Amino acid sequence: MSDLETLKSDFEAAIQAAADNEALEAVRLDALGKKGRISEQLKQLGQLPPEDRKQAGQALNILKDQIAEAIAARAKTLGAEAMNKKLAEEQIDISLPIAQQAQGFAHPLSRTIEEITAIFSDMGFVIAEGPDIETDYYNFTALNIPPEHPARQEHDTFYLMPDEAGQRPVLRTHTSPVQVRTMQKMKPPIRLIVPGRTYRSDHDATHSPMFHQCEGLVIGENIHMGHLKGCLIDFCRAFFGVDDLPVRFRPSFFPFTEPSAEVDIGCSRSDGGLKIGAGDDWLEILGSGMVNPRVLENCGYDPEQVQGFAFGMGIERLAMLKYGIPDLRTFYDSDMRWLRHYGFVSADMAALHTGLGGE
Ligand code: 2NM
Repeated sequence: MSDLETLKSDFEAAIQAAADNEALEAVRLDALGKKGRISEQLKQLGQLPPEDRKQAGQALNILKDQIAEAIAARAKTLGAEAMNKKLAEEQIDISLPIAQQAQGFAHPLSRTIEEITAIFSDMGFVIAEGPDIETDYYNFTALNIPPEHPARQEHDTFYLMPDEAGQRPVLRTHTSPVQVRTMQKMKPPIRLIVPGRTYRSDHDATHSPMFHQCEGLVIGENIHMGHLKGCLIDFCRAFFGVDDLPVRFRPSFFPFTEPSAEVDIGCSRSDGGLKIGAGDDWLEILGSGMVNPRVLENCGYDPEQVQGFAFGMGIERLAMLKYGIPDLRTFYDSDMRWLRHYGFVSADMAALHTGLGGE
């Protein structure tokens, strides 16, 4: 039996010396594997005299269990050591700069549209949309724009190829055709705004062939100039965030409104800079007027029964004024450096919809 004692202490030493799972597995194979030394001894039991067999068999089985136990214990220790080592080595260095993450920004035009629609939503307006490609009728005729009007000329309006009936579709030059379409479909009272793309054949530092407008329309019984003025004064003050912003209505002309008024806000100009909300200078920001009775008739309304006011503003222009963006052309360059500078993070955009001023 001293043979077995030697075997046992050999294996126990080897198990303790095994530095990793691989070494431990080698010891296990050496002891308990099919051709392992304990297994070999078990196979040789048959050659012992019958009277010795039982005791030798028991002793070998006990050794086998002891070795298996010792291996399991060593495996557990090795596992714990490996985990501790890993934990010690893998400490997170919180002083390291994080990997650069792509951050999205809302375009200042999107931001401005959201601001405008949020203000008018609070006043009970709904948003309407319509096609960018219009008929001559909806873009001009229904709006009382005569055939000889300069806006209809080739150099202002983008005309498409004529259709089978010889009609040339146009890229809408304003969003007003949406108002016409809505009036033809719906009965007053109507209170809507129409933000969207518009197109004019014009390209320089302050004009882009595609730009954005937001127009508005209110139709109802006894709607008058006082409603127009109150609504637009409130809008200007909310948009620029100046409670006592001076607002001036200056007589103007549009074929689709009568009377018509341009809306100016108070500002001051000093050495190239522009300050909104104070001073003795004026800045034009909106066009407006009482909807021309002819337009009301074209839309199926009786001008003796209902009246309305309408207005329109250029979104790029408002964004440039509010956010100090000097060049219109940069709006469409898709320059990420520009967007990082003038853009808005999503949290700020979301805040707009929790009410003006985040209340
Ligand atoms: C403006 C200025 C004044 C306007 C008029 C209409 C409609 F369809 F009711 F006749 N929509 N928009 C309007 C009036 C637009 O933009 C400078």
